[in-house]
Parts: sequence; structure tokens; C-alpha cells
Amino acid sequence: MKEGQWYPGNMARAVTRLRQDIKIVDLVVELLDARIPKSSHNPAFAGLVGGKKHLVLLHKADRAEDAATESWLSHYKEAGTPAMAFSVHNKSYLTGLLNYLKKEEKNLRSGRLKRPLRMIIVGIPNVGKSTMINYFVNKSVTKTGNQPGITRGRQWIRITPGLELLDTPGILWPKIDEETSWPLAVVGAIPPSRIDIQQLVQRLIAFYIERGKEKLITERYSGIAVGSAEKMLADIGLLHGCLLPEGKVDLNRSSALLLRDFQGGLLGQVTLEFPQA
Ligand SMILES: Nc1nc2c(ncn2[C@@H]2O[C@H](COP(=O)(O)OP(=O)(O)OP(=O)(O)O)[C@@H](O)[C@H]2O)c(=O)[nH]1
Ligand SMILES: [Mg+2]
Repeated sequence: MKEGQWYPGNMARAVTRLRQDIKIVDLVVELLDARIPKSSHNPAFAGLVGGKKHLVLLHKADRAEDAATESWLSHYKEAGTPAMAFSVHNKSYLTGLLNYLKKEEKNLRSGRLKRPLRMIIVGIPNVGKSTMINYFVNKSVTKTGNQPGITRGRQWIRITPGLELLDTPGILWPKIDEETSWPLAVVGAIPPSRIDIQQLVQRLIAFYIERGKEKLITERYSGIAVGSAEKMLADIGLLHGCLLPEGKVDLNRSSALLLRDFQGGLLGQVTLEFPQA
């Protein structure tokens, strides 16, 4: 992938905007993808957040391996960074977040300022920011018995009288190396049109094999035997209808099929990155 290809001007503008928005909030909630907490973390984040309070949410935890998510949470705990798992498909995560926010609201109120706690949700494209906010607004409104949230000005959403939040567009950073770009592409933060999809998917299959998870692939695609990533991708194409008019396997199509299935959660709960021991 060519450097800077996926860093369009609008993303640079979004960063400038974000810098301004962060100045007026109390809490920055960083949504990471629970499958790739390392690669989905913006290396410029510390600089952007400045001294603001920071909460990490390992989002889409329903797609990640539970044990891996636990070890990431211990990792953040050791580093002194507040972190929680989250998913819009598992209500149990919501309570933890609401309790955390209630505490933060209280801290704010015990200070001199009498105004709502303002929080901003940031993260890479497609990590689930807008979905998480919609879910959170609906659930917390019913939970607190309040009026539905109202949008004020620039997407500021008042959730309760004491809590306001702001959605932001997904951002990436200008320099992403290969080790980071492949996980980002696998989870859909970088569009497939910008990448070599065959290489990407072969790498994903190889990862499943390395971690002993190849059964998740062979169970999904009947008739596929475990072999090299290249062979498995070709067989999936051959047996699952990805053929060119002359009868050859269309590897781009079989790659796209597998990637779509991974992103749709059809290839199991899989974490791609683990905290360094
Ligand atoms: N499995 C799973 N999928 C989720 C979850 N939250 C969001 N998604 C899916 O993730 C995809 C992206 O969601 P969005 O809310 O549009 O992501 P975003 O971060 O706002 O994206 P941008 O605005 O483009 O930066 C959608 O297909 C959602 O359904 C979750 O907790 N679990
Ligand atoms: Mg969004």
C-alpha cells in the first residue's frame, strides 16, 4: 500500500476539528477494536488528548476472544489507563460504563463547575462509534427514565441533564506500516479497494492456521481441507462459486467472500493482537 493513500484531505481536516473539540470536553472515550487494540490505537492520540481524562473501550468485544479481551484489560490496568470491554450485542457491558460515567459526573459536580459532563467518542473509521452512541443513548435514556436525547448544535447529544456527548468522524494517521495496515484492513477500517485483497486474506488464513483456528474456516466452507493459505483460498473459490468465465478460480472474489464473512462474524470470535508479555 502506498504511503498516505488512505489519508485524504477530509481526514486531515477532521483531526484539526477533533483537536478543537477535545479542548472543551471532560472525557475522551477512545473506541478501540477489541480484535486489534494495538493497531486501532492512533499513535498520535496522547498528543491529541492532552491532559484530558481518557477511557478506553474495547469495542465489538462480541467479535473478540473473551480471554484475550481480559488480558488486554489487565494490560491497561497495569498501565493505569481506565479500560472496559463493550459491545452493542451484550447488555452486561453497559452497566460498567454507566457506573463509570456516574462517578465522573459526580467528580465534576463536586468541583466548581455546574455543567454537564461532556464526553467525546473518538476512533478509527468503522470501529462502531455511531452505533455505540445510538445504542448508549437509547439504553441510558430508558434506564434513567428521561426524555429521549436531543441533538444540539454540532451533534452534541444530551443524554441526561448531567451528560452530553459528541460523535466524531473516524480518523486514521498518515503513516501506517504493513504490520498495522493489515489488521486495520481486515476489520474494515481501510477500504478493500486500497489494498491487495488476496495478500490480505492469505495472511488472515495463515493467522487462523498459526493459532490452530483453521477449523473455523473449514467448518464455514464445506469441502475445504487444511493446507497452505494459498491453496485454501483457491479451493474456497473453486468449491464456492468464485469462478472466472474460463473456469479458473477468481481469487479476488474468493478473497472478498472470506473477508466479508470475517467482518460479518461468520468466522468465529478471533483476536488478532495480544498484549506484549
Ligand atoms: N459485532 C459488532 N458490530 C458492531 C458493534 N458496534 C458497531 N458494529 C458494526 O460496526 C459497523 C460500523 O459502525 P459505525 O457505527 O458506522 O462505525 P463508525 O465508527 O461510526 O464509523 P465512521 O463514522 O465511518 O468512522 C456497523 O456495521 C455496525 O453494525 C458491536 O458492538 N459489535
Ligand atoms: Mg460514525
